[in-house]
Amino acid sequence: MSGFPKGFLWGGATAANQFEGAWNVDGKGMSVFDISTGGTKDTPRRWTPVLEEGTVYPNHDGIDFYHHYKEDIALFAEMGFKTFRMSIAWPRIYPNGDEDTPNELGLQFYDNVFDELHKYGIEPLVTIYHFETPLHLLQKGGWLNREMIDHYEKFARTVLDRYKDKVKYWLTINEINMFMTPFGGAMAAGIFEESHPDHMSESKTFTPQMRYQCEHNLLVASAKAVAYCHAHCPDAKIGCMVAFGPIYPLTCDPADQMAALEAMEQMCYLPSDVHVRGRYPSFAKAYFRNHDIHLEMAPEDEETLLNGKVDFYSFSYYSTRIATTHKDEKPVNPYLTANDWGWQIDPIGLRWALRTLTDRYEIPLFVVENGLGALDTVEPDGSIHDPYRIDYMRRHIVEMKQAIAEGVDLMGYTMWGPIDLVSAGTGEMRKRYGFIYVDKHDDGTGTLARSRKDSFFWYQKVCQTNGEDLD
Ligand code: BGP
Repeated sequence: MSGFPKGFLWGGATAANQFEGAWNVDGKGMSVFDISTGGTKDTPRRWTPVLEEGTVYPNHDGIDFYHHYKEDIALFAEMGFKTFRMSIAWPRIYPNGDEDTPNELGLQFYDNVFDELHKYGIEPLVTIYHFETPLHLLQKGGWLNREMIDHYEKFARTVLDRYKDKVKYWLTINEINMFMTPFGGAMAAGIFEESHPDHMSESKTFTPQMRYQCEHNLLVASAKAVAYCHAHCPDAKIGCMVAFGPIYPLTCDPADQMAALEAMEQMCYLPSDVHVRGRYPSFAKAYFRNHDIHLEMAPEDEETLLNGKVDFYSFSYYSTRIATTHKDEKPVNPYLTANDWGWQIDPIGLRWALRTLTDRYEIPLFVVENGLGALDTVEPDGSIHDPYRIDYMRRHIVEMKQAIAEGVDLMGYTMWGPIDLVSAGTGEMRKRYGFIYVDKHDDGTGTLARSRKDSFFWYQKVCQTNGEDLD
């Protein structure tokens, strides 16, 4: 089997709101995640528009990367990272989102981080917007309000201009399709009623009309960032970011094949097709017609989408799901095991995703999130043995390697959460992904000390041998 190509970008992925902390430092404004309390898989988080005295808001501290970035980047370098995925906190640059001039202290912070990464030869991979909608803009309607496109465009232009000599790889909007889910209603439109991140369930308050309108505005905003990047950052490449969780039919009943296809169309292909082909696919237009969905579009939107086609397709991959018309059957895949949060583990599904996306788009792919959320135990001597994490990643990397041998053009792999951070879905710390353990807990306590788990040394070998040594 041929191996990973020379220059393959091994690394890890993070998001500003989940690990920077310093939520109100150096002029930063509030994002939607600053009003999230911590939850667990069984106890939903709460969103409290007015902050409560004595309540823990986990994203306020994160793991304080803001003040530990030098130490953390040194650890990434020790593992042999070629790239590091991070996002820019929108309200650090525009505290309310609608100011005319950016916050210089916020811009300076990311200059420092990029300089530190380059010191070790690590290429930054930057998500312009990773869920951290400025709270002020959310209070004005969020993505239901078309003005949001202009605010995002201004923010994107500011960071593209500022960092064009320091950043070669950009992503426009993290998991753009997650904004259509009940969980996404919070960051898309400030609709906080739905607390569990059940991606497939329907929301009563965040209606299909609202979901597709938000998604349309997000797609137009993304296309504007792509076009600006192409015109002003000639050395850069810019991609989309979609949560690509394949949906299998439960049975070979043809009706189940259709159910799976339709679920894939709505959740995955609709935004992906617009990003890559620059236009809505015919199934989407028909769906809007047949479901009485009327999108508010400006006359120039079609051209904007056409001018905003991405250079590469990036996606997150954790799990696969099931669709079925057999209402009496449990939509669970009997061939797979799951993590403690019920996310089914499916390494072959990653190859399926890579092959399917290659067939459909024939552009370079980038796996920018993949990993295992797990409960880790610190031994009395301080060591952390996490063979389950190594096993998860090894099996996924083997499938990527196989996919490359089968013709997939893969640019890189940034596993999710190389250092423990706050969970996006539940707001908890105990769901850990990292190779680096951080002493920080759900009750807000912890020394913030960093330590290497067993998987740290394993991934070091992977990076250093370009994916050859997976033992
Ligand atoms: C994706 C997000 C990330 C990340 C990851 C893991 O949806 O892009 O921000 O958190 O999932 O999810 P969780 O944190 O809920 O375990």
